[in-house]
Amino acid sequence: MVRLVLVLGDQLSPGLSALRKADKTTDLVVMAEVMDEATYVPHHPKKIAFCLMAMRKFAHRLRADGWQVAYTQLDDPENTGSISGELIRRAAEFDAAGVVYTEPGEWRLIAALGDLPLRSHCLPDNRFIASHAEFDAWAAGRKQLRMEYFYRDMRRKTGLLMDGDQPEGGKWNYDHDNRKPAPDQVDFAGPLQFEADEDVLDLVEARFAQNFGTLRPFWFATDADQAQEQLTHWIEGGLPKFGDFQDAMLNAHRFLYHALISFYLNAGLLDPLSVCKQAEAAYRAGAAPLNAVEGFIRQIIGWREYVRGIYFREGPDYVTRNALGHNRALPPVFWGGKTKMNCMGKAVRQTRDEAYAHHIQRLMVTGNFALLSGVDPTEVHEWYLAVYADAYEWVEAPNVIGMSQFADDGIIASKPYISSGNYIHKMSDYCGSCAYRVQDKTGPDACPFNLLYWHFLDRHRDRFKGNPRMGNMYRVWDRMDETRRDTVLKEADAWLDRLDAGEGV
Ligand code: FAD
Ligand code: DLZ
Ligand code: SF4
Repeated sequence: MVRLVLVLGDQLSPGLSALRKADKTTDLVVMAEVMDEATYVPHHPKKIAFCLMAMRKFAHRLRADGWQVAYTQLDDPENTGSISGELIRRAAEFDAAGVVYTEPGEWRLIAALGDLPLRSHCLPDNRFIASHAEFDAWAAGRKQLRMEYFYRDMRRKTGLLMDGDQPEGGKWNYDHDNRKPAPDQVDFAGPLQFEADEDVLDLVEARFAQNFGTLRPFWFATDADQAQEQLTHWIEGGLPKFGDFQDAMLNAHRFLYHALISFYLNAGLLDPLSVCKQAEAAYRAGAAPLNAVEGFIRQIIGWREYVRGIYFREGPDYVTRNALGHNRALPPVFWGGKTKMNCMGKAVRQTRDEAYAHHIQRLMVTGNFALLSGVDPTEVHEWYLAVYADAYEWVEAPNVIGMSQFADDGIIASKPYISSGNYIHKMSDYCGSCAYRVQDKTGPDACPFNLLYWHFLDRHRDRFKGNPRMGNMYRVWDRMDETRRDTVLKEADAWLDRLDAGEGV
């Protein structure tokens, strides 16, 4: 009897556990473009187009490899609209004995597949370096789950950048040499631009025109060969300076030295271990310095694996956590509403155009702004999940709920990632062309980050005053003249009132 093998839109890897388990001579691969997946948040049109183009090409590749594939397109009249519905429909159509699938990356879909009225077999996702059991064993009994220690175990496990049992160069982490302020010039051209499937663009344009985000020009890679081309292009041109300027932001350069491979890694078009080995080979060949290569490998075998471990360990309610009791509605600036803040305007416009912003834009501009102004973290989470083409809950939620919004009460971050305008000024050229003045701490032109930073610390004093990493901040605040403190708080409140009133502040 035929057995169904489900392949989801972010499981486009020939070595996927469900495919490994299956027999191409008897089993039937099921792939389905469905409205449930396209609408559970209002995804950026580029994200939907990327997913559909990559799914169609992957189905084509599977057929060429000898698989039988039952593929449902979004506008097929029989389309039931959900992954479960499509599995049930295909099971009846082919009189299937059951379904085998690889664990999805979101609790929502794990629950839906768990409820299927079919004999089902769920396999672990074999595209990660640490299994759930390994992560849980690492986490068990630890007071603090600091990424750095987990990362060292991943270095030992993979052998990446190891010199026997010691880290290459004698140190585990070379961040001290990274994170320089914005350079005057960027000598890397940015990501390769690939040809799009016009049928998919037309479909997405017709069905999702109201979603936030620009569909054209569409330039993403949509198969494994193209994704590898992008990786090779970046290793040669971007990796050598990746570490130095990892945290920099420039008006005129959206991508700087970033790899732009998260879409491809998360959809399964690139394999994380292979990516890291290629970066390591560049270091061993003398083509990229250790600080850049170590920093890059840490993001992938460290942060990426670590946030996945947290997502699955913390369970489905993680996305509703709100440790700081924040309840402001997400301001319109996040959906392209008017703003006088150049940094916010730039980060949001880039997000609208590219479905991409780099880490520091996500963390220290949009994330910092949402946290300082007290936006409801669930709304922040849903925004990030919708607007970035690399966003699936397993990776997005820990970064947003945990790292960026401190809504998990410090599981991921030992202190909130907050800063005044100073940090943005140091790392970018945004402030020079802003209507606000980063030097002004109060007054009509004061940078809102300067006001909101103290407002945040003041309103959360009880929670953070005992945090040893924040003592200095409170000492500076407490040393400030009382009238000045009063002015800062009043101006911050007035600014937030204008934000709530819908003014383009
Ligand atoms: P590079 O800067 O070139 O880094 C290389 C790779 O390292 C990335 O491709 C990515 O796979 C990995 N990586 C780096 N940092 C992280 C991290 N913190 N967590 C997981 N992987 C990481 N990343 C996503 O893949 N999906 C998300 O939905 C997502 N949401 C984020 C939300 C917030 C608030 C923050 C602060 C970060 C988020 N990140 C997310 C992490 C990071 O911003 C992106 O992985 C990165 O910007 C992708 O661009 P790149 O490929 O050019 O990465
Ligand atoms: C993101 C996405 C979109 C937009 N569309 C589909 C789809 O039509 N079919 C599909 O199988 N997957 C899609 N995906 C990816 C899924 O949402 C993803 O597999 C789950 O969220 C689990 O990570
Ligand atoms: Fe952003 Fe403030 Fe700088 Fe303007 S002055 S770009 S609001 S940090």
